[in-house]
Amino acid sequence: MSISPADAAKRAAAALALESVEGGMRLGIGTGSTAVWLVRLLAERISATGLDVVCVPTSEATAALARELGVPLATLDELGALDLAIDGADEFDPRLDLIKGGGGAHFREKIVAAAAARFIVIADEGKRVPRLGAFPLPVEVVRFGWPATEAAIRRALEGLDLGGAPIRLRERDGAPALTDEGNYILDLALGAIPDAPALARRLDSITGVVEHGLFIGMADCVALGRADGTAGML
Ligand code: ABF
Repeated sequence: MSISPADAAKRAAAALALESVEGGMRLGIGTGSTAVWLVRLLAERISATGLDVVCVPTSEATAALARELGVPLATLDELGALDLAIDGADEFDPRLDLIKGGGGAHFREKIVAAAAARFIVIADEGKRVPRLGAFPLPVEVVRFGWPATEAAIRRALEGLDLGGAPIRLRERDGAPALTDEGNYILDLALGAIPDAPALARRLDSITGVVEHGLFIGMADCVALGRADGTAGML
């Protein structure tokens, strides 16, 4: 079956990351179209070789796909810790800091990545940026009093020379989009983030913010897929 260059890159990234998967591992599996390739290839390997792994999905969507393809699942509550997490990203910079959450799953994704001894990002060249921020930064907030939380975020941005950045409440089918945890998402159109670690710390300190999509110092490496179907590890 022929696939598009974009899918060839995603599949190559997922395949390279899968080379780090060994029998007996407790594995975190991500969300998004690159992670779909990961789950498909993992299912193929399990069926072909009997690979013995147990996986914690980062979203209901990934859980449903994994179940359909016969990938063994467990909850993070049951496993407590993971050997490896593999997940996509919306952007990564030269330090391998990330923006995630375009798919709205970054809260569970961050918990899963933090619980893993090793975290491999699967991405294509389109995700590589010199500086984070062109992709709107998702911030998950609790529904209660969310406009007050938004105002607190605006004040924090002003203190970091990011004042005036448009903030949009994410919608789906004309209504506020809900995350798997039942929260809202604010997308911050920052353009460029001069100091991503500083912004992450400021957002971490705001009451009402559940989790933001900046993953600072969490990725161990990036499996980078290319449109010609090759991949390399950064
Ligand atoms: C998840 O899916 C995210 O955190 C990120 O938002 C998105 C990337 O999706 P894709 O692989 O479709 O670009 O990993």
